[in-house]
Amino acid sequence: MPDSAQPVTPVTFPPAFLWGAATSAYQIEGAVREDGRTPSIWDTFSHTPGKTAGGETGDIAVDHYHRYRDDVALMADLGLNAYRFSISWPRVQPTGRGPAVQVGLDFYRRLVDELLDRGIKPAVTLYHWDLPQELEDAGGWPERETALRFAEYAQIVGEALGDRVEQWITLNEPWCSAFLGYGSGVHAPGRTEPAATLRAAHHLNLAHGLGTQALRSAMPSRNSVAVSLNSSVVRAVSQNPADLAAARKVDDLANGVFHGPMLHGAYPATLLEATSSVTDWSFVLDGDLRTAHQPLDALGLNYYTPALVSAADAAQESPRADGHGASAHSPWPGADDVAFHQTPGDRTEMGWTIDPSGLHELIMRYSREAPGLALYVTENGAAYDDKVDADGRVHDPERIAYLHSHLAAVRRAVTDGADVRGYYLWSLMDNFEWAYGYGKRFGAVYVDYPTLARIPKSSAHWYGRAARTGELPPPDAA
Ligand code: IFM
Repeated sequence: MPDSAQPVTPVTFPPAFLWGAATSAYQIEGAVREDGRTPSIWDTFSHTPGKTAGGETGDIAVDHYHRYRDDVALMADLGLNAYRFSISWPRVQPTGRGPAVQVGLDFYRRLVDELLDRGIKPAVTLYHWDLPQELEDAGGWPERETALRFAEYAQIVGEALGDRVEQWITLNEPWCSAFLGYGSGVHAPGRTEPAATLRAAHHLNLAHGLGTQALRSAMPSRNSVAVSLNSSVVRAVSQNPADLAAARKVDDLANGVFHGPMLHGAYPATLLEATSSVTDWSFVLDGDLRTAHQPLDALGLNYYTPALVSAADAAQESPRADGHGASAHSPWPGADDVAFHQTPGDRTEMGWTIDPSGLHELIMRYSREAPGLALYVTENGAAYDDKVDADGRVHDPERIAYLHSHLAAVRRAVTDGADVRGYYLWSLMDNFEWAYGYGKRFGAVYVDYPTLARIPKSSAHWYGRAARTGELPPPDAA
């Protein structure tokens, strides 16, 4: 029988595939002054006039701290089998050093127990951007000490929850912590210092390595340790060498700066060269790269949209069209000669172009670059201007189409041999979208902010059906 006549095995999602949703502490918990929690850099930043849309803060957020049982019940009712959330560092270790606050840890113990009781697998992210303010006051991520403090915090949380949580993620999107927090300043702590950006990136790499070691020493060896990177799919506008060089530079600054040390134990030589006018990298001490390069079990990929770049002199558009918020300061140190363009196509409410092919490309890239690591899509989703209809429901066909096309891209990557073991929709429910405040709704569950009532959108029902059946329902089947 010729090859083409072979029966085709229908490839679907693996049987143990995790169908999850993701959130982060500052975006949902609220209760910022309860039970000994102290301010994080996001409390300070959001309370600083002009830093967030409408001056909005995470003070109340969606009050998950008090409503977590209902939120877990909602996930269970939808049929999700996994939930990724982050721990608030200042809730557990208010000054960023020293002993833990037990009542803070107890909140997460109760949350995890509730999830396990409902058959939902927890995945814990240790750091999703809420650095204790005291550590920023001491210099923040540009200082080596912050990485040491992170290791201590990782040890505390690993000891407290390692018996019941198997999936661990050290850092979420360290690119945003370093490049938006210390480069463009659109994220907390709002600093705009190119050299500090690269120092921060290095200490986040070190923190990941030290944190991984601490988790391993604190937990049973069956547990899995990963990192979630918002690795960019960087495309050049043309094959012309200057545009390709621009794409290479952005790839180094977006991806190589983290996956170099974490996955290969070295910074790309091209990155060091491109940033030599910004820093001499003398903060990289002997042994740091070995520490950052810890054996991992899995890699988390967060994907929303690809980047399209050219050499600056070929630019048709402003070099600030990189989708990372408005700032007079570029988050890209050493890349003044690069221009960012809008990828053609439909966009979400964030202005981000919808391109599921980028997710397939990203997964296949890391299948090759990180062979042997299980892959998880730890974030993917879309913001839309959702409204409650007269019938009291929220119909969001655009989000269903987005999820359908991106999950189909994941399935195609599985067909192509990638070891993808789960997908976490961003986000379980509408929440505090950082500098954009509450205006951008990413949730599968609508939150009516005045009452904090939760209303599952049609996408939540659609996604729940996918989770329960392990198949993608047609997009119009909500
Ligand atoms: O809301 C964020 C999340 O905190 C990190 N990844 C991107 C999401 C959407 O912007």
